[in-house]
Amino acid sequence: MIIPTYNEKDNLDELVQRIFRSLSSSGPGPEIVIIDDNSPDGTGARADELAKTHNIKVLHRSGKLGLSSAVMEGFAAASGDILVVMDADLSHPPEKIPEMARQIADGKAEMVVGSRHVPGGSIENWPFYRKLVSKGATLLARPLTKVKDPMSGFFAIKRSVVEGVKLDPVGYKIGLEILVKGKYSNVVEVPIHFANRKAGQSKLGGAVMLRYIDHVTTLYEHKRFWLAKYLKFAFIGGIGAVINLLVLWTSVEVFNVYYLWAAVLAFVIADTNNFIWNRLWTFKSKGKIRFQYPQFLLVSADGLMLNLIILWALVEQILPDLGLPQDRASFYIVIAQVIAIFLVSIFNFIANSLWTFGEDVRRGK
Ligand SMILES: Nc1nc2c(ncn2[C@@H]2O[C@H](COP(=O)(O)OP(=O)(O)OP(=O)(O)O)[C@@H](O)[C@H]2O)c(=O)[nH]1
Ligand SMILES: [Mg+2]
Repeated sequence: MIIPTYNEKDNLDELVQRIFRSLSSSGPGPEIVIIDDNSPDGTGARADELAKTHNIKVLHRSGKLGLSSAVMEGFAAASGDILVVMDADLSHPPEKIPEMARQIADGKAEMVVGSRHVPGGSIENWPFYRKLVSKGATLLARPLTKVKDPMSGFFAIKRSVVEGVKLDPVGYKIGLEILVKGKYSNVVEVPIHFANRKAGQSKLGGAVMLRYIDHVTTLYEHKRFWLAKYLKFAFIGGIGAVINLLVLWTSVEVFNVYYLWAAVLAFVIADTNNFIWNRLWTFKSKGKIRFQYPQFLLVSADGLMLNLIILWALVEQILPDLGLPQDRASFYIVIAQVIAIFLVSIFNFIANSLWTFGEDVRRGK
């Protein structure tokens, strides 16, 4: 058990009791590693006291050096093969530890997350603001992992998951860091009820939020899959454009179709092609086609609207202001359309990533 503490003196006794009680019947019993950052309230001394009668190691650090680095030092100091990280403030139910550890012991997973966002999980009445922040933060992490509650501070791992892995202690969310960088093939979520902290004060603040954004963007770069996926998406889009022109030309020239109907037909055929290849290749999706196909068409139709708006804005407003020669009207339009297509492709890519093929993105593949 890895437990970072900063000013948690009033929670420590109950926490330790509940941990030992929940694990008393299973195996050799737990080892607790408490990493205290010289808490002014005397948490460290209380931990030393408890260590006299329980299997507890206490690491004293010189000052508040941060949550993630505390957890990492805890990993290094722990002697077990299954490592469980939890907060000291009794938000996380110690009674769930056996269930989480068992998943690992039975080989069902190498990482287990105590989750508030799977069926059976819940959160004790949070104020609207905190819910909003948590929701936003979870959304930001969505492209990185399939896990529904990647923000959870309550998780268990097999030691091999982090062995030899270079973890970066920038963030507050060491669980997310491990989900992205750790070596595992299976992760499962066990539902938990998240209680409000029993005693003491939260260490969350504005700076934590900014550091989180920094952390998440670093993890995006670490994954680098956005760029790779976007390039696939753009490549397929390019082929789609050629198909569009071919269908348009053939319909009008060979079959005498009214050109606007031909354009609609060209759009649908080209976009169907794009859908098929993006589903198979870019997003490797196994989702339901009857939902995804109309979603994809709808995103493309919105993209077309956006294209017209951006094109208009560039031709009428933005490019003339840059002082380009006015007499080359068609040159203007082509330049503007190149920019518009680029922006629309990003819009389409993001909308399809998060919405049409959202499930797959969450799976992190
Ligand atoms: N060693 C160490 N522990 C920390 C540090 N910051 C937070 N902690 C501990 O990490 C755990 C999570 O911190 P909390 O303040 O509970 O953060 P939270 O759960 O997001 O917010 P609240 O539950 O509302 O307080 C608690 O056990 C804290 O005592 C730190 O800098 N060093
Ligand atoms: Mg807490």
